[in-house]
Amino acid sequence: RSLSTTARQSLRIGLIPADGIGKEVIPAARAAIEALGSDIPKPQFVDLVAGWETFTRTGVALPQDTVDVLRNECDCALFGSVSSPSRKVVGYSSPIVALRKELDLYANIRPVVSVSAEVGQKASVDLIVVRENTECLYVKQEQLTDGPNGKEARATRLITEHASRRIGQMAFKLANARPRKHLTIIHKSNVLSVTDGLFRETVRSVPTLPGVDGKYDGVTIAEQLVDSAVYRLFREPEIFDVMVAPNLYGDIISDAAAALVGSLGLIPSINAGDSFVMGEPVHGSAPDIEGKGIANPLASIRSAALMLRHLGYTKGADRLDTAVDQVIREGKTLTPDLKGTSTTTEVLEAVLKKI
Ligand code: GGG
Repeated sequence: RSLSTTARQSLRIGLIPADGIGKEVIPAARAAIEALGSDIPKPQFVDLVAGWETFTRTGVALPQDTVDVLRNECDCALFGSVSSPSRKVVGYSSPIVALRKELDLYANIRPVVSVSAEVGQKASVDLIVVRENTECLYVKQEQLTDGPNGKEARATRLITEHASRRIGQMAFKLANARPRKHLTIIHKSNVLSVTDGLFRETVRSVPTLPGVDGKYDGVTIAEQLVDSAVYRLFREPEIFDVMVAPNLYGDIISDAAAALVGSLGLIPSINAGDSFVMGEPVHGSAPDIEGKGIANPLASIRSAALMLRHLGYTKGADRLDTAVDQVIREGKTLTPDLKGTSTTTEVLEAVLKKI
């Protein structure tokens, strides 16, 4: 399926709230999309299930029907959050990791941007983490064996040229479209010289690929070991523009970067492939606040904006982002993660008024 947007009469959006506060924030994103009216093709929402709760009910965390409907009947999707257990459960496998693989959503794009005090003022943090989404330790090949001194656990970490090249291409494309055009490759090649070495070299080689023809000549390339990248992120976030990383480093760095802008509850993402895109707040299912009605809906609304922007609906995306920025800037209607006292519904209503 093509991502071309011009001829669409309607936009079929799969909604997979999954677990915990996903069930509270995805409906808020839906309401924000509905408020856009004719700025986007008429949205048609398709409710789908996946997650830990689905597993406990049905024995399957990612029903085949969910994958089939997304693949065959939807133009895009929004995923909430999942409560995967941190112990091995026979028959269970993370549905979000599986979905990214099933739909070949190889790029997880996570912008982390602070909202400036005044409109037009430069944001103090303005970066994008581009996380490889299909391999690294997330291939989840783990083994537990008995060794001479007790149990031994092993995990396979897979880095391929193919996956590193396409995430590199995505990162260069994004960097080239930004004013600073600066790309930092995150790795740990001083220790993992084979796996991270392949990632680094493959990303570095993108400008020399056939067909690039000097397109990325304006992009400056830097490298940073992942540990020092986190240190520098906290000390001088302004040095970063686009950061490209293997799966696990990208996951950790984007959560760390979220701390710089006030809350994980503000950070959106898309899982993007060549023919499908799925928005997803970076935060998890937050069992500590589940059901209390105080989850921050802004990351999900921003994820909807990012998804629409990726599909080419710039006007609709801008309206969502501007409304969210206004609500944050005013500071009157914020959830507790941002030191406010408002509920999810109150924040949504404030955003809807701005839209
Ligand atoms: N929206 C992000 C999210 O749900 N994070 C939780 C998560 O990814 N948990 C690990 C997993 O289930 O794979």
